[in-house]
Amino acid sequence: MMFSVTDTIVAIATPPGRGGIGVVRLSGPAACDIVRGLITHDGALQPRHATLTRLRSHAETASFGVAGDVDRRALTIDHGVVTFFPAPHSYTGEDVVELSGHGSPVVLGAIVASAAGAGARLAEPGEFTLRAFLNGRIDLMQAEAVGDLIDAATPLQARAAFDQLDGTLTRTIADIDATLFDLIARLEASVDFPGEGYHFVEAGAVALAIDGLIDRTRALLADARRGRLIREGLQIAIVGEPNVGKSSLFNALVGSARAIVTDVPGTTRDLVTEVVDLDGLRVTLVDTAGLRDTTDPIEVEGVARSHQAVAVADLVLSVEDQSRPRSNGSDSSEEREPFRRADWLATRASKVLYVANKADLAPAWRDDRVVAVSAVTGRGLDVLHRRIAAALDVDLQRDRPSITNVRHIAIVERAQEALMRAHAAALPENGSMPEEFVLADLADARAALEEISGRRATEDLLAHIFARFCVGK
Ligand SMILES: Nc1nc2c(ncn2[C@@H]2O[C@H](COP(=O)(O)OP(=O)(O)OP(=O)(O)O)[C@@H](O)[C@H]2O)c(=O)[nH]1
Ligand SMILES: [Mg+2]
Repeated sequence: MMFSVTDTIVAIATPPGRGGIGVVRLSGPAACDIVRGLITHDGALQPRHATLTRLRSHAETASFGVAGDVDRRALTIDHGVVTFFPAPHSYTGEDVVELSGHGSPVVLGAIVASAAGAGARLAEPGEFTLRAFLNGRIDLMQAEAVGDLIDAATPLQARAAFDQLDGTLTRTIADIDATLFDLIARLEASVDFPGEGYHFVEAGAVALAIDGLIDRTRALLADARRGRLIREGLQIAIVGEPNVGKSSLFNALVGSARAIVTDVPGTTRDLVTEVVDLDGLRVTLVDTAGLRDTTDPIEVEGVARSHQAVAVADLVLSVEDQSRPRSNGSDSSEEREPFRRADWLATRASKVLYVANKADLAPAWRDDRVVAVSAVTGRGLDVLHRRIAAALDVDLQRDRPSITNVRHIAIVERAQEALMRAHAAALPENGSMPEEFVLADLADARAALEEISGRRATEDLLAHIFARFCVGK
């Protein structure tokens, strides 16, 4: 059913809940016919013209309490605008009709129900975009970019997704593929006319051409880590002993009083998470329970969760209270171990940034290695932001990376490996293996690239990719 494209689908395209306007979208061969029954306007629908009309819903009159009368009656329920996008120049490539009414879940729900009563099927998640892909309006990278754009939590994420929707990666991959195709064609000609030897393409030239392709995949992959960070975001866990101000710092970074703050040590007992835009990066901040030995069963569980948060975080902010002597009592020693948990953190966390909080109070110790901040006054938070970006090693000022998606990264890596095998086989100093060997590896590289664009996507892959979309997209 997921891949049926012969029927007409319907869904609310705007987010759940109330809004100024709400849009119901239909796509498929019967879209216009079905909509006829839902509007009072009875002229032909002009392609791509907004037409003001009344929207009707077909209600079972019985449900309105008129006993015995089960006629379906059309009730005018809203004023709206209807727009018809004829195939093939629509979002899905099929006939699409959009009905905009006021953003009332009741009105929009009634319109969808009436459309379903008239023969439309309720759309599956992502099915409009899936149809756009199946009808060749967009490739798989662009379909994935639609999902990324909708999910973007920072302007940087949105721009990276839009670039892909706009086709930047599509074109880069298509360029590599075109060169590959040309090379394969010439090598095949040499195989088909063996008498001519390498006449169609000389062995050294093959190796050189493949080398150029490897360079292009390398350039794509070079920026991939940054791209992935932009797309997927990362996790930062705030850990430390009780009462040092972890939750206060969390709230200061989030910009709202999300986590409970009290002067009672052991206030936070569970992980509190919030997604924030940290200088363009999508960061999931995690506030944790203060680390201490305790017998309180709730707190014991909280501390266990703090440990888990440390294990999965991309960066840990280890927070101390600068207004109190360090708990290991070593603050007077020259050779002091900076932090009691430093060793422990070093073994569990991928990266640690040391933070001294409560810098608005008189300091009980100093240490150049820590970032001094005050969660209360906001002092030092700008420095902390910069140190976080530096610790994560992401240069956000540079151009947007063209590759951001792990699926694409894995496939480009595979294509690159196949190209390297082909290169080794083609090298004259390796005795220039027969064209067949080179060809097999080049074909592998091409097959990989076709998986990115979706030309070779399996149903499982498509189901997996579109399942994360919401209904109506
Ligand atoms: N003066 C000052 N007080 C702070 C600062 N940050 C936090 N506090 C105070 O320190 C106390 C503890 O703050 P929390 O944010 O609850 O500390 P926590 O580390 O989350 O504590 P637990 O959840 O119990 O582990 C509260 O009374 C805060 O108002 C700061 O920068 N300056
Ligand atoms: Mg707390």
